Amino acid sequence: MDDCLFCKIVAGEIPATTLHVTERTVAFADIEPQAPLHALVVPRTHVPNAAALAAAEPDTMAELVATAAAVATAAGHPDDYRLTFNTGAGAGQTVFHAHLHVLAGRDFTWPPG
Ligand code: IU
Repeated sequence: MDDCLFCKIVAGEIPATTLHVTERTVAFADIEPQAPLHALVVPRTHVPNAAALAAAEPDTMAELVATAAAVATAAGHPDDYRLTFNTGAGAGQTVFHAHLHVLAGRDFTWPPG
C-alpha cells in the first residue's frame, strides 16, 4: 500500500532497527519503546489489523507469534513477555497495518491502561 508506514519499513524505504525477518514477517524496534524490549512484528502483506490478517493469512498470523517469541528469546526474555494487538482507534491503534507489539524486560500490570 503506497501510503503505509509499515509497508515502507518492510520495503526498506524507511529505516528501522530490524530485529528478525522471516518469509512472511518483519520485526523491528518500536520508535517509542514502552519497555526495555519493545518490538513490532508485522506481516509483509498489508492488512489493517489482526483479525483481517487471521482471515486472509492464518499461517502468517502463526508466524507472527512465532517471530515474536524468537525476538523475546533473543532479547533474553524467553518466558515473560507481553503480546498486544491494538485494534481500532478506540483501543489505541494508530498505524493501520497489522502489528504485534512484543514487550518485555519490566513488570506489567493487569488490566493494561
Ligand atoms: P499502535 O498499536 O498502532 O498504537 O502502535 C503503533 C506503534 O508504532 C507505536 O508503538 C509507535 O511508537 C510505533 N511507531 C514506530 O515504531 N515507528 C514510527 O515511525 C511510528 C510509529 I509514526
